[in-house]
Amino acid sequence: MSDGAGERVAYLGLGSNVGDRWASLRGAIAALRRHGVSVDAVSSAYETEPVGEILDQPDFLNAAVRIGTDLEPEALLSICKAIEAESGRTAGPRHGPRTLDVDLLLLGDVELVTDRLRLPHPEATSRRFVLVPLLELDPGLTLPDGTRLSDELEALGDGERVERAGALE
Ligand code: PH2
Ligand code: MG
Ligand code: MG
Repeated sequence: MSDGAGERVAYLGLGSNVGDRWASLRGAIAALRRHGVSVDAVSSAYETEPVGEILDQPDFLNAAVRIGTDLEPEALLSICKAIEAESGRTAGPRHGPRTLDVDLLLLGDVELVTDRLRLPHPEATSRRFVLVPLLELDPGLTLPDGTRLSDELEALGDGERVERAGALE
């Protein structure tokens, strides 16, 4: 696209709590690269307690990746959804167990609300399992409105359990 916004830095959140969680997260990173997405940094994997509407489910393994892309938001979201489907994920309850979740968290300075997508992702400021891996990648990370994610994490306190589990690559 000649009149596109050019290359942006974006952040994706990865999660799994069914099956071989390590293989699912590593498979997601390989799949992003196969889809032509440049994965420039990968956080550690974190063992995290389930949060949201369904608490009686296995712990998650969560991570974040930084990518460079000239894809527009909807196109990047479609790749995330395709990778989830390729991993064998089937439809389940909102907030329920899943083999692989690939969430588009931040895409440059894009702010957007559509039926399919909200940017920045609402969980980017309210969940420790999102903030801790993001801040490992970029301790000074801010939202398009200037909000510092390190301030958001501090404000959340240390309620939700998020423990470093090891390196993904
Ligand atoms: N994802 C959810 C619901 N709850 N909890 C943790 N710890 N990690 C997740 O990735 C997660 C969750 C729905 O996307
Ligand atoms: Mg999610
Ligand atoms: Mg999701």
